Amino acid sequence: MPIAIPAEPSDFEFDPARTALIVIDMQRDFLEPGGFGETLGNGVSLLAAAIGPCKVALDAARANGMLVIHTREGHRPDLSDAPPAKVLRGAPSKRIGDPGPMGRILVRGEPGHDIVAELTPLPGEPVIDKPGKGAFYATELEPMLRHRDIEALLVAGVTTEVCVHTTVREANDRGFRCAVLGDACASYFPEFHAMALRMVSAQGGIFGWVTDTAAFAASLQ
Ligand code: C5J
Repeated sequence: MPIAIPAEPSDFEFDPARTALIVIDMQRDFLEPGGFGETLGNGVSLLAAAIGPCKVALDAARANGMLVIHTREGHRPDLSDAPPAKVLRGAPSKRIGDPGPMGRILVRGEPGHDIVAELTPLPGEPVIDKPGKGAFYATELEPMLRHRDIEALLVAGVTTEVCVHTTVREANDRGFRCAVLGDACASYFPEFHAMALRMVSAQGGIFGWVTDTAAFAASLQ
């Protein structure tokens, strides 16, 4: 019997056994001063708003035995998987791979690459290391979902208009239904956050549904 969550543009129906919660890039590099996000000129404090709702979503998913997957954006220490077009883009205060207060910027294994302490993955929860913005590009995410017969995703994390959106678009093209937990996402630009959520549910749900963590958690009670 599917569960229904109130959502835009219509209720989102899901079977917890065939749905995964995916938490995108809740890393120190994006949320804390001195990381990748700040080197790009962003004020990082706005992203903290997503931590509490992500925790609520994680608690609800874990309590109901749902698959939970975390992602991290970052690169190999030799930067062999980092496109020069990404490394050389713009005029950041530090580039990918440069040393910073949390270790080398956006490099795997460095303190800044870690998921924030409040949302540390539990043992057994897959963590996908991704070199791009989308969680499907150059990762094992798709087979991981197919092997478990997952057909729907609840998506949270940062930033709404970049890695969350890219992942939702990739998932759509692969046939997964996506519901974005709006309050568990955040952006350095509040107007981009709001518009990105509208872009998901517009046109009858062109990329999926938008709901929130309270509605998700209540649906599982
Ligand atoms: C960005 C992300 N914004 N996780 N990454 O570069 O959204």
